[in-house]
Amino acid sequence: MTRNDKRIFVLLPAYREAGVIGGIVSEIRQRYPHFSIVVIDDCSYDTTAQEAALAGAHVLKHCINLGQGAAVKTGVTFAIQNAADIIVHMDSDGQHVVSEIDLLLNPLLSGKADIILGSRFLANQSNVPTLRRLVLKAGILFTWFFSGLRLTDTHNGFRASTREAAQKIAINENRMAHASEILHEIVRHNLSYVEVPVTVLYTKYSLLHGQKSSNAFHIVTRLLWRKLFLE
Ligand SMILES: Nc1nc2c(ncn2[C@@H]2O[C@H](COP(=O)(O)OP(=O)(O)OP(=O)(O)O)[C@@H](O)[C@H]2O)c(=O)[nH]1
Ligand SMILES: [Mg+2]
Repeated sequence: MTRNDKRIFVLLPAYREAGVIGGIVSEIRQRYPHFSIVVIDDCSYDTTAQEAALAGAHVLKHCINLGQGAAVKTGVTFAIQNAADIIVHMDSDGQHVVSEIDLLLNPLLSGKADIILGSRFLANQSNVPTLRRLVLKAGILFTWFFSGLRLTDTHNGFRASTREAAQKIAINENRMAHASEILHEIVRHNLSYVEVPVTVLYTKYSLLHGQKSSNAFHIVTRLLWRKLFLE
């Protein structure tokens, strides 16, 4: 089965990514003309939605800011409703490399696993700042301890799954904890997974704009809460 036989959706959850999102959408369109590109604008107060639409993406809009997890959920629902075979999740801040979508798609298309997870620590080209590296490594241990998954990168928004896997994975965490929730769902549904090396670029823009390392505390609190009271 080749990628031309498949309906492939790329989801880009975005919050205040004007100036960046248009270039990402254009590059995806250029490299992968038959993919459906969906930008989920989470009530940005800049021109994210307009830029994304102008570049040729389908734009879904939240009328209040709910968070990246909620945006991914909206995008997945849309993709499934529109008969997607494969769903790719990607950040909208330029930290992921468009051409590396192939690294996720190839193992998925050859049936290696239900979900392919990008890992910035399986390759050497990511310039991860020291504090972020420490926080991410702590996340790896946390995931191993709580879900039994031994991964090399647990909070990377670059992943791809089959439609069937996406239908099983419930996302109820509206904000950044959804990345851990997805891993938890992989275990719960006994889905097969493979990690592949991908690049995550840390630029001046991403460092000023992205989440703070201290957000890890919020993620851990959310996950403990779920573990103790919701499961
Ligand atoms: N829809 C939506 N997307 C968001 C929100 N916050 C961040 N994002 C998007 O989620 C992606 C990742 O967000 P970042 O804040 O950069 O998080 P990160 O890449 O995990 O963290 P860094 O390593 O600091 O860059 C980007 O595409 C953002 O535009 C939000 O509230 N809603
Ligand atoms: Mg980022």
